[in-house]
Amino acid sequence: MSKPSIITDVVSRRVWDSRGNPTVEVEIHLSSGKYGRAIAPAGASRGLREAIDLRDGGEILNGLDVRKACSNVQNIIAPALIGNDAADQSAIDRILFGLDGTDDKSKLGGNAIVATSLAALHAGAASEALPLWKYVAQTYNTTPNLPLPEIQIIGGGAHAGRRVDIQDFMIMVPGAESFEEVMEITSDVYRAAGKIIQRKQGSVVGVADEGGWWPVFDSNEEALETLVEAIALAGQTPGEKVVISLDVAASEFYHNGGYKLSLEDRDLNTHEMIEMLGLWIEKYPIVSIEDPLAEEDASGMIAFTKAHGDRIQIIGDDYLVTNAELVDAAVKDEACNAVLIKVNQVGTVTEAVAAFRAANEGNFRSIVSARSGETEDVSIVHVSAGLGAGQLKVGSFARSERMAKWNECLRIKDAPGMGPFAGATSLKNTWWNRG
Ligand code: 2PG
Ligand code: MG
Repeated sequence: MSKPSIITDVVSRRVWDSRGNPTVEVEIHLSSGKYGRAIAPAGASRGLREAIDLRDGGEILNGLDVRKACSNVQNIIAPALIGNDAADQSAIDRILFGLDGTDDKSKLGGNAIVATSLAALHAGAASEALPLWKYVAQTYNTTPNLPLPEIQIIGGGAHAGRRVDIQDFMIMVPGAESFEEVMEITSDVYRAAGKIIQRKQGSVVGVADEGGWWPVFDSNEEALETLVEAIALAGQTPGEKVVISLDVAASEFYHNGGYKLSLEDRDLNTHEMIEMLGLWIEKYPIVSIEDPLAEEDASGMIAFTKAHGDRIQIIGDDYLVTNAELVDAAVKDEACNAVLIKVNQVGTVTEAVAAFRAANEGNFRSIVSARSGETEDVSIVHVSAGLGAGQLKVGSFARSERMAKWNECLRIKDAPGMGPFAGATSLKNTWWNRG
């Protein structure tokens, strides 16, 4: 009898993401009758060096259709994977890598590849009758833990019609005793922010792509002030249990070597941008900043990390695109001190884990992250918990594609073998936790 984890079929279908755009779902079936399934997410503020999703172009569905990517799974990937062992993730990913042959996965499509790679991971776990997080820990010899969430309260940038320039205004609750307490406090802060916006503006316009409020502000700093107010209205002292995290996503407003804050009609050079963020760090309980400078502005990232890296977490997202080599270089250059891990940014599970390992070796923190275009797929929760990454960013505290991830954390938190809630420990060596 053949091994139970041998791939007998690979099926793709076109499904729809949280922005109503088409995306790729892949199912990998095994000789045992078990199967794994995953769906590709999609970013809006993408790094220049990310894996590229294959979209059909043309008039239909605004050019975003994924028929070609689905047919690549069916006609090119399936014949190559059938007969291989789904439990050998690195071999599966090597085949995908070889079939595509490009640096940016543009031939078969990053969307086709990531859905297949993650479906293989699910199939391997199903084959061993293990929860995905446990299978991840077993495969990569890691120590699981329950991640500390970064949760968006106010959305901006490319996710909210660029109403504010900064993309994500988030909270973290490292002072919570448990994951459940994080959820309770976040629910209170999210609701409080809605009330404040309603009071100030007379109406709440709507929510951004990741579920955060999408208000009208006169300045970027006003969003920060509102966030601090919301934390207080929720009965918390800003900076105690609850702290602030920003994703500046600065590449999005970097043009001709400068930063254009459209909301304030201001043009800043690198030095002024660092100065502005420095003032915010002094004034507000900010513990983490992602992409403070643009991905093309390496010397800016280095200068910012030199100035603030001993006090706050500085995350490379667009700057590192989940690429192990870029993480190694950033460790050497001291260009940040943490990496955002997005499996679809690099394309395969194996490569994402390589970036995670490079971060560990370089003493960088890792934050596993969703994309702004998401679905009910909860793979990243298991990747974060299984690797013991310590942090998880999936957007806000609204909309089911986000809540599905937080709820999945609640399902796995007490499972036998799951490590402790990462909480405070994941912010060690920041101003918030010097211990
Ligand atoms: C980011 C992500 C998620 P996107 O910049 O970190 O917030 O956005 O998926 O649009 O790249
Ligand atoms: Mg980002």
